[in-house]
Amino acid sequence: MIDPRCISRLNEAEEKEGPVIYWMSRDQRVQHNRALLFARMKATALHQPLIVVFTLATSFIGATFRQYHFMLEGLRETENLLGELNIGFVLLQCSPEMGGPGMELARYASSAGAGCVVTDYSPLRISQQWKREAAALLKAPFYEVDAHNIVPCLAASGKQEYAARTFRPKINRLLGEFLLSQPPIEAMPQAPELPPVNWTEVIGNLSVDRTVAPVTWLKPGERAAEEHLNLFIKNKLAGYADLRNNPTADATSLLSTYLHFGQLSAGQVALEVQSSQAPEESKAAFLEELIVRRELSDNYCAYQKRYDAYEGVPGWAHTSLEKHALDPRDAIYTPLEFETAATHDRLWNAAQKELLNTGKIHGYMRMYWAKKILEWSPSPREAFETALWLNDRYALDGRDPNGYAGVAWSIGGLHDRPWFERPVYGKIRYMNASGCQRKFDVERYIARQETV
Ligand code: FAD
Ligand code: FO1
Repeated sequence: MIDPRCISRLNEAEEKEGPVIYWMSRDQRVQHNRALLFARMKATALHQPLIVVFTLATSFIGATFRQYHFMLEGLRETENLLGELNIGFVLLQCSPEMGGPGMELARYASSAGAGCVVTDYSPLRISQQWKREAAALLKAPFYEVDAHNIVPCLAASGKQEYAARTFRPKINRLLGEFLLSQPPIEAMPQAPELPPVNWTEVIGNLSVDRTVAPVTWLKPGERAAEEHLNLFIKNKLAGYADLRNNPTADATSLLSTYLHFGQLSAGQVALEVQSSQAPEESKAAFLEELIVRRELSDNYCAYQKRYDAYEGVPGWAHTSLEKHALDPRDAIYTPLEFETAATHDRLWNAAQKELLNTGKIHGYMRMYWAKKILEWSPSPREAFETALWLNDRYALDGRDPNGYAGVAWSIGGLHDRPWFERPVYGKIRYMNASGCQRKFDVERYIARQETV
């Protein structure tokens, strides 16, 4: 049922009697979740109960209350949906003093006498570190299942890809074998005896920065994600090819937060888009972003160790940016001036205000937003760090391979090619306000951010 190319063994322990644990992290959903499906199969084969465990880290790559609130409200629903299927849910509150999520998971697995542990795949360093810690301690077999990518990241390519054009054929060759509908998760015969999570206490105990408020325009959780997807397919997909780069057209899916937290399956999105009545051109344009662009980001983070650093950008870009690192800048802003949207550029300030107020920036403006940080920072390295810091602090969909690849594309030419050389940018693709003016009504976009 689960293609073995989606599964990696993280230790060599022998299977034994005991409950099956799914250590949920990246894919926070019940349906269309290969990792949960695999754990369910193990529980049936071993005639054991199934328990989902979520280890809540006290801090996560600069995440604030805005992101934790969205995630925890989604997990609250996940606990209910699992309960309806007689699948247990345990939330472990982890602190560095206690050794972190990997240690906590291993401790829980040992106390529960786990017979098998399954987790979901992520290329991010923090996630890999947690799993190394757990693998060193677990006495039960430990499996990792890629439930996030349609084509499993490690099967799509064995190396860092140069660009979408080199990656696309590898994805397309395998898509038919992996873009398949998945059977629903069946209920277990009986539920393990577990106390419900005290969500009020969990949310109250969070020691994260609460100055970045939760958003209200997007409802968290697996059910809201499905509704949102259905509305996008019904009302917006048809216009996607023509309107997706127009930030005043409200023409994109706004699914990235659901996909980031795994509250929605990319495979499910792709299947429903493919079977819709929308024009082929819009389906193709959307699937290119959802499948090729998104899974190319995992490829980058899986094979470029420095994915979240200026050093990780392609050599040609690094050389060119260094050559222009001392060029005079038209303007120079501190991270705080960027954060408070206090530049001379009304259009850039509007994009930053969109980020501050709504936790998102329209995809087209996001490129302009990052490139101007390159243009008005004292050095390309500082620009890279400022863009990532703001993106991961304020964006709902931040702390994601797409963000690392997005910043590296904008500032470091990742997955792009050299362009006509110019001051400060070197050979990095240039964008300016008049280019935006030609594409959409800039004044309308600026006005909208004032009213948010
Ligand atoms: P749609 O246009 O509806 O696309 C559907 C899905 O395809 C998206 O949800 C997303 O999962 C994927 N996708 C779309 N564009 C891209 C892209 N360029 N690269 C990779 N996947 C893509 N995306 C994030 O998920 N998190 C981030 O932190 C993030 N940071 C970015 C930073 C910069 C500087 C740039 C240039 C891009 C960044 N992106 C990020 C990629 C992209 O901007 C967003 O995924 C997209 O705007 C989300 O809006 P949407 O869901 O309406 O996208
Ligand atoms: N995953 C976890 O397993 N535990 C956490 O405490 C946790 C916090 C968190 C905060 C913000 C955010 O954007 C994601 C968070 N994640 C957490 C999930 C996260 O998406 C993935 O586990 C990693 O990104 C690995 O890809």
